[in-house]
Amino acid sequence: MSLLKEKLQEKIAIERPRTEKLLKEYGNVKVDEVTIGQIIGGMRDIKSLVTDISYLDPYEGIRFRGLTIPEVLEKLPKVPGAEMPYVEGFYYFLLTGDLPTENEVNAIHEEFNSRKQVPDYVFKIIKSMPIDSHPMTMFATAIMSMQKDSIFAKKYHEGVKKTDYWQYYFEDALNLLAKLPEIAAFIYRLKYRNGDIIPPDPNLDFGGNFAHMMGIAKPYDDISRLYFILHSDHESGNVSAHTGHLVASALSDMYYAISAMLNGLAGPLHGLANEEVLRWLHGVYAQLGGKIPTEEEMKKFVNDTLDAGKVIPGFGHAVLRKTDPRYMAQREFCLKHLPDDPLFKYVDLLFKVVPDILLARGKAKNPWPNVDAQSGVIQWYYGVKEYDFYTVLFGIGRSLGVTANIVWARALGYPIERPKSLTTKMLEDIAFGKK
Ligand code: HAX
Repeated sequence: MSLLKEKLQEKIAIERPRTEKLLKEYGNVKVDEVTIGQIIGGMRDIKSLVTDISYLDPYEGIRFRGLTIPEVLEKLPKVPGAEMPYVEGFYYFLLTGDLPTENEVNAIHEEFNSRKQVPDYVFKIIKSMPIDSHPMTMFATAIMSMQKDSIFAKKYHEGVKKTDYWQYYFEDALNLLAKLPEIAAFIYRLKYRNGDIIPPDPNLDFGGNFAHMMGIAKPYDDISRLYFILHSDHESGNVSAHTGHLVASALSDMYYAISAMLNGLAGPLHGLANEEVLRWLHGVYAQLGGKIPTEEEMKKFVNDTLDAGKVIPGFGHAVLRKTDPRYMAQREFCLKHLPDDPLFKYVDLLFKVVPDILLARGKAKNPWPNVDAQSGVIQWYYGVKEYDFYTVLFGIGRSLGVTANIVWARALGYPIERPKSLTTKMLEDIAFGKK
């Protein structure tokens, strides 16, 4: 058994009795009450999911396994000569909750290396798609196409114990994650670099190898590591994480769950917002002929967008009520590496003007920037100018968190998800007191 699997098995043995005790002895304890506003309003804030992998405090932002983003970036083992930690070590941390040693990081690196060969048919399938297909469609399709290789699906049909399900989801998770950087880079080079594909380098780490296959020099390796880590997990209720969890709760395997997750991520109110931000910024840029706008000019663009009934992409959040620390981590990177970039200046100006405008209009509950407000600017600066690719990068990162959550969901035996619906008439009866 691999080192990571062994460690996970130890952790699962500790965690299972906690869940069992809660269910058996405290199953009827009330946690929350639900209002009609929440039922109609996208289930906002209803406490109805469990995860120990990350927690999103509305005012503090995300913590991964109890650590803030700056703590994660500081404490996890770093790639020699790099500013950012190994993605491999971060995945170990997400799965086990323990900071890995260098040895443990190396062990996962080897695991990924031994599983990363992408079957040739996957490339053929991507190539057979219309070249103007959205890269997210290509990415999700590539993942779906590998479903036939799911170890869980095979074992399930052979007949395995429920308590062992997690082991096969774990195998599928590693097999899938190991292949994502190459598939994503392949899509990028096929669509935007005339199919000039760069083969992987087994000596490089997850982030370094991705940068290498994208054909982009340093510090793009660190940007990739930072991206994958920042986008990995944001509790379980967001559309992508929840979709992955929901689909896997039917015992659909990891391939089905992760491709479904990507389809949820591809919506403009969620992961596609990073693409929308750049599209919007470039509209402003073009209208001003590349000049840095004054605050007044920028305010006018923001107000015009809102008056046209559109949202300001990259601002607002369903849970957060302050500036997203994922935004701040990327802003710090920009301040260090690209402080004079005109697009970064645009984004910084937006940070200055948008919150007051949204507050004054009184609709958005959170006027502050989210992760997507900053991420495209960095990609653009380092040469990834095709913004419809940005959500694919988000998707690689999100796969780390969602696969980890799905492995744990099976380990703790969470059942198939099935909330209850009511009719509008039933809600009216409750509202008008005719229960
Ligand atoms: N610009 C304009 N209006 C906004 C807004 C924004 N950035 N954010 C919220 N609002 C509006 C909503 O559209 C809503 O209007 P209606 O009542 O007319 O429907 C109102 O303010 C209340 O919304 P809310 O309760 O504050 O926000 P929601 O929880 O409903 O939605 C969203 C959260 C993130 C979808 C929303 O803030 C938004 O559309 N933001 C822009 C898109 C974006 O950046 N998405 C990425 C979010 C982070 C993420 O998931 N990344 O993957």
